[in-house]
Amino acid sequence: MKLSNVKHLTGKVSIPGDKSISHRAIMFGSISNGLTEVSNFLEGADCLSTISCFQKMGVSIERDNDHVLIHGNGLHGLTAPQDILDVGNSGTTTRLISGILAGQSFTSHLNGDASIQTRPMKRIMTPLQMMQADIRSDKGNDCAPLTITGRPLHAIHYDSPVASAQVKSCVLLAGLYADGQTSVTEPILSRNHTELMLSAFGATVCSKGTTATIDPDPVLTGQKIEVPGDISSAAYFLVAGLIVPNSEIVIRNVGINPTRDGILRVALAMGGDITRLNERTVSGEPVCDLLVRSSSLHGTTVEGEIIPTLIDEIPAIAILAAYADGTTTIRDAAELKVKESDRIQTITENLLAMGADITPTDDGMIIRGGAPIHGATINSYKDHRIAMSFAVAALAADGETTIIDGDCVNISYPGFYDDLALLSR
Ligand code: SPQ
Repeated sequence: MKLSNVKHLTGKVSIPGDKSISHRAIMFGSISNGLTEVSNFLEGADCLSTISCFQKMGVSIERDNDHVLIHGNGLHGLTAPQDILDVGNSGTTTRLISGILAGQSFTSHLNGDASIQTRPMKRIMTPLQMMQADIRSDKGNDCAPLTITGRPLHAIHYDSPVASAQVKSCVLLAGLYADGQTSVTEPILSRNHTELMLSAFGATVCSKGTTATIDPDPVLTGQKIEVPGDISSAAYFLVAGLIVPNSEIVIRNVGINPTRDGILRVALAMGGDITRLNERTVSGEPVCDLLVRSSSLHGTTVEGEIIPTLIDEIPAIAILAAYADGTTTIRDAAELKVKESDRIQTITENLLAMGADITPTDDGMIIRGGAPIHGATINSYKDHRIAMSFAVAALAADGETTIIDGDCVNISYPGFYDDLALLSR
């Protein structure tokens, strides 16, 4: 993919459905009774992997573009897959489905691509094994491929060492099949879509501070779910609108759940001209449109409690920092090392290639903004968030940028380059 500097960005863009919420709609619809109807479903490769896994366990799922009908099998109605469950590139599919599989009456094998085979699974294996689940890493390296032999589970309270919605959701989902109340406490609250959506399906989920508790064996009933636009996808347009001179864009239908909206708070703190319009609630999630105008930005510090609310947006925030005056320090974000790529390393390597002044640290990075940014060859390492962040960086850079394996954007945003081109006409 090749991109160059543009004069301005104008117009309106509607971003596709939220990836985290789309995954959960398929999973919870599959283990509910009756019909679940999902609109604005994200047609990205990750969410299609989730559909295919549940189809292999006997769930009838019909998809017409972004409209999905799930004929749920009920909490105890999944059937043994005849084939490996292929999770593709999706950490969310792997970790959440493991919680469900741990409580079934059959054995399943899970595997995915080269990236997924390096992502840590110990973080879910430990609590699941505390619940007496039988989950093994086939190669003994605590990564996929995984073999899970379902069995009755024991309820636990889990003190998670990491603020991770995937760990929390995995334990809560296993808790549906446990012999009592299961709870998870995390160090900082992570995204809470599982708690919100499972409640809507009829589960009894209680959230107090950083602890979520679930009752076992509920009757889950199919729902109508409209998936809000993904703030993680909106982030690229937000950054583009702020850094490309003479720009004014509206990003429509953006989910602004407070456990996800950290990028808005950071961009405002950096001097970004951003206005929330038409604030409303869609399927229990807060949503708005964002009016974004080019801005003169300054550095900031991003650390502590805000990190889980913007962890996937740090590549985009790093681009903002490179175009801002002064220093931006990002810390407490060691989780970046275990995403689709080691994002501390891939952000650093690619920003250096574009002429930015960046120093990686153990848990983040320091970016001294203001260095002239020029086009370069960017290695996405097949990480969708790296590809999209640097595509946006290219729009305000001097000269041409080439993104290697740029088609990895299909993981979470298949129409990304087309939408970007529409705004730069
Ligand atoms: O699904 P995957 O590959 O883990 O996706 C990522 C992403 O950048 O899209 C992370 F690499 O998002 C995660 C996110 O980082 C999605 C997610 C969820 O839906 O629960 C939670 C976060 O991960 P974690 O490990 O903090 O729970």
